[in-house]
Amino acid sequence: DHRPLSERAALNKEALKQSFLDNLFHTQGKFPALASKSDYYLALAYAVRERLLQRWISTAAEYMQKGARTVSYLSAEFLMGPHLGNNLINLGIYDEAKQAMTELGLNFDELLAQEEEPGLGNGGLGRLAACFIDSMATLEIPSLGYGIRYEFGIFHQSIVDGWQVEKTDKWLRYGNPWELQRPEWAVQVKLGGYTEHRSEEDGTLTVRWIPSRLVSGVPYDTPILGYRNNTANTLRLWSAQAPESFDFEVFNRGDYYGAVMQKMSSENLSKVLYPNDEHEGGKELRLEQQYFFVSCSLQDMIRIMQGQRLPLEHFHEKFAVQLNDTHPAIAVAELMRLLVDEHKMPWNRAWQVTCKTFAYTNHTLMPEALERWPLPLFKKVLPRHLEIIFEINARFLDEVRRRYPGDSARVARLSLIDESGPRYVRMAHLACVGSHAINGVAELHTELLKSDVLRDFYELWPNKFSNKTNGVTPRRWMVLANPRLTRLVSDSIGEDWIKHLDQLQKLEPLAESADFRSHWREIKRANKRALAEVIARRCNVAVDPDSMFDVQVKRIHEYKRQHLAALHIIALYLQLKAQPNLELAPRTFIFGGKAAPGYRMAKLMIKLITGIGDVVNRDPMVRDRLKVVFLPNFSVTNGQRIYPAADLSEQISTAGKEASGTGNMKFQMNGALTIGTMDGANIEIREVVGADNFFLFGLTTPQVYALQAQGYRPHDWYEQDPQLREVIDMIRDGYFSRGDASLFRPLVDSLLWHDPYFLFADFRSYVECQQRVGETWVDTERWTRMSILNSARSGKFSSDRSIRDYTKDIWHAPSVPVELLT
Ligand code: 26M
Repeated sequence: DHRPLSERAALNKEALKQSFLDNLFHTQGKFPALASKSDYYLALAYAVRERLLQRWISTAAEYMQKGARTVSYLSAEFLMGPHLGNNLINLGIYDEAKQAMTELGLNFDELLAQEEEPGLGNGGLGRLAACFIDSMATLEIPSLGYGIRYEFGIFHQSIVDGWQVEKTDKWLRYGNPWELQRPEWAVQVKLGGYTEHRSEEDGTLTVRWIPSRLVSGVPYDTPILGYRNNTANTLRLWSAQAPESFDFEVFNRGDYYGAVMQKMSSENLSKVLYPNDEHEGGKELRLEQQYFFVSCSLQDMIRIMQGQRLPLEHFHEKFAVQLNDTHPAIAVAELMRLLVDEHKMPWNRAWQVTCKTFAYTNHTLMPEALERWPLPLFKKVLPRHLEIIFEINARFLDEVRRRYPGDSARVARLSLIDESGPRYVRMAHLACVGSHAINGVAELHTELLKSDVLRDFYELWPNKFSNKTNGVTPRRWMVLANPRLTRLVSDSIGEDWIKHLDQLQKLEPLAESADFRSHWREIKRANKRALAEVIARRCNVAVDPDSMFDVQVKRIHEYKRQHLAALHIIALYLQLKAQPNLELAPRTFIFGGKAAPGYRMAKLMIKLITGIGDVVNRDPMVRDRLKVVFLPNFSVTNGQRIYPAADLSEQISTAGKEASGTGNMKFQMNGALTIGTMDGANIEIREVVGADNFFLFGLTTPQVYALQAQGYRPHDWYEQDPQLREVIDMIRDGYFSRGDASLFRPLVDSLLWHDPYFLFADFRSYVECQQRVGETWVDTERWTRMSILNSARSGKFSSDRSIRDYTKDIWHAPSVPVELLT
């Protein structure tokens, strides 16, 4: 094809049609009579890809020529969601593409639905990484997302007999049109073995790491478009392959099958995403995954520097490396190893470079979620890194002893090695010591880090700490997910809000216009009808779009308290049973979320919710005033249908447990009101929308701590609240388990005797707050006003704002606008 770029990749409808048909024929090898929906999707995807390659190449050229400072975002997870719709929006050709497909007699929405979403993440942390690379591209900040190209992403969840059943996610089955393999940039990663220390003839000390295994890491690049600019940054995901060069025969002389087995096992490294959103100890393969992608990424950055003839002493000037939680924290030791062992940099120089390079984001306050690796396991996988960590620790603890003479308790608390029992490497400590900046993800979270989890580090280095409240990208979560609302907003205040979300403020006066409110309601109503159709298909339950859609979607966790919402539903149900003619505005309770496959209590919570649905949805006495559905397989794709259709957003975690939450922000943007605790970013949401426009309940964090300290006895709360007693007894006696009084026993007993997340203490306050929600809902005009104000005041929660904060305080990476090559 010898046409110039501008012609071949033209952004008009006719050119799109032409390249769609070309791709159907030349790439898919099909003609229309034989083509499947998936062929059509792929043909369109390739047509779009041709249109973004020009931006991608231009961006790379611009960055190279400018020698631009680059942000490397290291994350074990990127929960991207489908690319096609998003790329069309960012290129500004969504409507053209839709029109083109329609004119070819195809159903555009059906084509979009063909894409298998890359679900390479568990939940909030992985989705945050996806929102952040979107915002970096939109803000024209040179950046690379580095992660793992898992062959199997987060499992598909189906619900069978009310229980979660997991199926593998073969997302690559039909190929992935959005990635480009870059075998020429493959790198080698060592694992296992032992080290040798030698004094050379010139008097220097050298360390050799003799590994027992080698794995090769092959990068796959996906372009990440900015919104209507010329920037296309890169998401670079590493895939593990058996290396050609490692001479297996030497090790397995005559053992052909043994050699093949070893090859296969090295490819296991990037096989599957661990489906837990918490650290589970002892998982060797998980540590190998972390080291694998970190080593690949740092070697890649070194290659880039060498390509630009930059000396490694300037590493921290070329790259700002952000650690998304401790999953990539081994990077601190790996960069030291690369600089000192492989590039012969003196230790002190290398340590300065390292500390100036890294910054660490913490995402959890839960002590059990902090990553620690048993020392023997760590030594087995990374013998050289353990030595380096010991050396870092020795120097660090010397500094601590100088600062706090005689305070050996503090030294033990700060140490990179937990020696209180069996020894562990503490990854959060490694991250803190090796970074110049440490941040939490919401104001409360950061305060609790400083006063609690990382208190000793805060006392040592207060200036390293800052808050960076999370945000979400309005491109995916409003423009793509909610086209109806986008149209109304843009017709009212112009399109600037898409890049400058603060401008949604201009909607505030419109909350007083009856006409605007009525438009606003029509849109919500249309979104609810669309979701009702999905619910009918997936759950086989008819729900009324005129009922209040009360939604809780997020990972299933005891601290997120989906079971508190369940207790409230049962309380309502009992009320209806007691007063059959009670005036109750109809409500549809919608739940969604995955449970970690090994988390038994979370799976039981799902079973409880579906059990309640089975009873309530069928009971004629309820007369459709209550419906309870569990929408299976909550994902980015499903989220895009759910957030725009929600009236009420449930953010009910125990105060002090949810680092930030980001679903709360997606709901708010799309006009849902929040019922929530003083936890995570809920506090900041309430601050911007005003107390009158937020349904607050529950204990505050200090109150939770006080109750904990005085000795919390949930059974007393149960005995003192007749309604709570009735609700719990009903579950215990098998009312929601077809008479089986043993099924929910573990859940009921845990609540009665432990209740570590204070459901019983918050129950009364929650039920009363829900009562206020109900009273507000029936005043339709008031509710709509509140809904508009929630959306109008959501500007703070754009990930563009988060990224501006990071770059202002931590990265100092200037924007580099891109000029298109033609
Ligand atoms: C760790 C070790 C082994 C296997 C898996 C993990 C692991 C994976 C994901 C641990 C934690 C993971 O995610 C935690 C997470 O999603 N945290 C959430 O981060 C969001 C973004 O900052 C916050 O909004 C949420 O409050 C926080 O729970």
